[in-house]
Amino acid sequence: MAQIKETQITRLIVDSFAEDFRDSLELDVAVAGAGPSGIRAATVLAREGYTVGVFERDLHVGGGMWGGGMLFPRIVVQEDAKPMLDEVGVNLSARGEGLYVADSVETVSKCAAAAIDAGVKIWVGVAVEDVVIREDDRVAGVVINWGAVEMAGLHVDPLALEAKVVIDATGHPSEITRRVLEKIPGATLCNGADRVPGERPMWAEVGEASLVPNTQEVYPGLITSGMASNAVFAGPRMGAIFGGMYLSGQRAAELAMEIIGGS
Ligand code: 48H
Repeated sequence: MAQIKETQITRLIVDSFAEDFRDSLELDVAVAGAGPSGIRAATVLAREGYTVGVFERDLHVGGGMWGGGMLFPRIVVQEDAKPMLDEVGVNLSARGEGLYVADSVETVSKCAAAAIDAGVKIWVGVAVEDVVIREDDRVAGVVINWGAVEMAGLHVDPLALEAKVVIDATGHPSEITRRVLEKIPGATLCNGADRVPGERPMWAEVGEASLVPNTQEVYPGLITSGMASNAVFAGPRMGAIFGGMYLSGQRAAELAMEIIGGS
């Protein structure tokens, strides 16, 4: 057996990290949040040849999906999102009326594996704390810091990287969109709003139906995806049905491709 030296382990980790991180400094798309919608958007883009980085504050991917509905590790998916889960091999059990049930742990794991296989770089433990702006206040990248630094409340200056498009897939808080409105004087969103109203109370059918139309370029260079879209446009919440999150991620990827053009 080869001799194992501690310094060698350290060197391998640091060098490998640095190589990948350097390759991620100029991205086509930076996605904030590795929940279902962010992972779907990133997968679609990477399959089309775009360079994509997903930055996730937590130490794991999956966002709000792991816990299924009230910690019962199951999710519901409707017919129009089924092909996206079939494609990555998630087992769906038909329960009539166009609804399917899946294991939430299986769904998170297989979707994340598909993203990685497509070439998405997922950076866990990294929070997006701000955006980079350029002429006309266009969003042109993300400002990142360790999630642990943020949690500890330490004053540590961040690093930044460029992206042609940023996707706000931060879920209910829609953090990136809120940050843009807070920090750019006079900024308004594509609907003229100068604040994020947040989501409305639960109405599953309308909440699901509004996710795709609410997935928009809300500010030049910034697209919302998933629950962030309903928070920005005051769509209702929907509980543990997840088809709309995948459809919204798909739409966010299509919008990003329209903005960027050919890869
Ligand atoms: C880096 C960040 C930051 C940041 C947050 O909440 P998510 O699962 O988001 P979606 O939109 O893909 O899915 C929403 C779904 O999970 C859900 O909440 C549903 C269906 N709710 C219905 C209801 O009625 O409540 O994932 C967002 C991810 C999380 O992992 C966060 O940790 C992460 O984004 N995140 N990552 N930088 N600033 N903010």
